[in-house]
Amino acid sequence: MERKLTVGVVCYPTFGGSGIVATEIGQAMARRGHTVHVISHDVPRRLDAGCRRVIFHQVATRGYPVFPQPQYALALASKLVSVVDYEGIDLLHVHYAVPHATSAWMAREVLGPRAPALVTTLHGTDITLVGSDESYLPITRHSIAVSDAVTVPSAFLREATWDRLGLDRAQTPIEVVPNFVDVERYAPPADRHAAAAQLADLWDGDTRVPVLVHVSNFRAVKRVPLVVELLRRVRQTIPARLLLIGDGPERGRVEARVRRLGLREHVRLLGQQERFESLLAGAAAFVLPSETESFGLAALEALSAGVPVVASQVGGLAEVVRHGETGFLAAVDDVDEMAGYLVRLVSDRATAETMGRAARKDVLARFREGPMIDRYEALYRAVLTARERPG
Ligand code: GMT
Repeated sequence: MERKLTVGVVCYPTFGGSGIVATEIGQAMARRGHTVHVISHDVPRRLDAGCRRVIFHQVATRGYPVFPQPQYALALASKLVSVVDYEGIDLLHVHYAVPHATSAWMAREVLGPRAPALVTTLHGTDITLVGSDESYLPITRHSIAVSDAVTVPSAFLREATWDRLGLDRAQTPIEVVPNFVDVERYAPPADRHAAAAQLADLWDGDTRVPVLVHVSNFRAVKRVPLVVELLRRVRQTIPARLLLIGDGPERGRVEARVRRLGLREHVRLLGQQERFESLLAGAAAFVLPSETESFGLAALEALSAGVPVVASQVGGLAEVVRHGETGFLAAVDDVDEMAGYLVRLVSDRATAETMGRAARKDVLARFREGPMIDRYEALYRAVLTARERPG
């Protein structure tokens, strides 16, 4: 039997795809008998407290009047050094390059021969917006280049990483491991009408009015105000409602847009929700008009629940949503095209249901957790074996 590993996972703890993916991988590794140490500034939202082989370590950041900001990257690097030394970590798996890959690189410099292996998983804006910005580019590029292995959730992000960071394709190979979904948790409802009734309860209980759903962290890149505009356009043709789940910097603008368009009675904002799958399952369509998206985990969760997705044709979304089969992809600036697809799904329930079934089938075939965890586990072992080889 192969020896069990001790793995350190570094991620952001808040709502957001990278933290979810990191936590799910860590917990799945623990279920396979590995010991997992999660290192972050707060407990990740999806961390299951009952998971005995997952141990959490909090990074505390001390401010000081001469610092322009608290020094999180340094505090994390120091924490990694102590955790590695105390717990005997074999391998660090860091999610989101900025600053996690850099803190891991610093920790390895300090640890020298005691340094663990390093796997970096890039998620999206750590490359497309932040990492490729001049203020972070040289250090991000270096931290990625010195990782023992690099993974991304889509072929799109692999290309973007090589191009925007100016990394050499041969010297920095990048493996595409798609994100995955808990297909039991995000499942089509036994009774879709009952699921629609649960959604309709947020209004007047009338299940005849279809509901569009959007879930995100309400950052500008998600274009949530546009989701509201899409509802307005759909309603010019057919009655519909909108459920918005999540919270973030754009929430004020979204509320203002809802009020300005006179849509308050047709839009519900639920804020951050720990569990929303039962509401998702009753949706007529899921809307994700992002400006950029390396993968689109929220779209995958909707597809898994058998809900067709209407999204912008950007980044890795075309690797998740099959246009015309499991949903529709529209040109990022073509609001009319997007609204047209939504009208089609809302008014033609038979097509929407056929697409929903195709979506579920596609998710079961391509995005189940088990095969992806197999790939991460094989990667961990390959990296550790390569390090043991002399020279
Ligand atoms: O890059 C971000 O915006 C942060 C990150 C997150 O923590 O939510 O989202 C990215 O990672 C997710 C998980 O891999 C992907 O599903 C999202 O598409 C990606 N976001 C963007 O590319 C905008």
